[in-house]
Amino acid sequence: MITLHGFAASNYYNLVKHLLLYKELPFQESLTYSGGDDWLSISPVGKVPAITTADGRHLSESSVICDFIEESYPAKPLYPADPGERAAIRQIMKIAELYLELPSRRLIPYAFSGKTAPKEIQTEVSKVLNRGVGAMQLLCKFSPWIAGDKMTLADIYVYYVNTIVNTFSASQLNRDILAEIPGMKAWTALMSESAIAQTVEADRVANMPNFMAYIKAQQPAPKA
Ligand SMILES: N[C@@H](CCC(=O)N[C@@H](CS)C(=O)NCC(=O)O)C(=O)O
Repeated sequence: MITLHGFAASNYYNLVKHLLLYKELPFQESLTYSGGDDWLSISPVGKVPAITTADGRHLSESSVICDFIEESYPAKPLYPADPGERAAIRQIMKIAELYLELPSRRLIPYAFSGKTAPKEIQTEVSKVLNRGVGAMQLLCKFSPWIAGDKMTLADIYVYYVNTIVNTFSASQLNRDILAEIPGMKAWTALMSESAIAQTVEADRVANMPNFMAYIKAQQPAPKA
């Protein structure tokens, strides 16, 4: 059986979990907030999520894990068979990761410590987000799925990327990024309707108090 390592407050963890549930694969969850040498033998850069495959191999990096699951368990396919069409799906996922998710993540430490990011960081992040928004405007079809009439891995991937983009660009940049991409809000609502998305969300909400306590414990004690 596959083991999914990590925690439910993580959007990266949740996109892999959504995929496992979609594929109807048996898996167990192993709660970890990362840390320690043992963890590095499972996830070499110490990040969440990681999986241990049914035959005992450890894998990290959410997009790599998704590809592994898709290739190992081809029932209910989420990539087109044609290599060019498959690459177009991966292109959407990669752009969402690099130009929407990662810049938005630069805002998280400010949000978690109750501060607003300095103006120069806001400007830098906004510039990268503008490129991501422009690309998504060009690439996303929302008819009704992100890349056309079939649901693909890009739907699952971008849906969970957007949870970070949405939260932190609103609170730190006063931007509603999803509204800047015509069709994305309606598609988000469509994605949220699925029973799987609702299960994943319920688990996320349940994990939040424990996760916030973990974050608080990581922060340095205030100076006396
Ligand atoms: N590129 C990684 C990013 C994963 C990531 O940043 N995970 C966060 C949790 S949402 C994490 O492990 N943070 C802890 C750390 O950076 O040490 C992926 O796609 O899996």
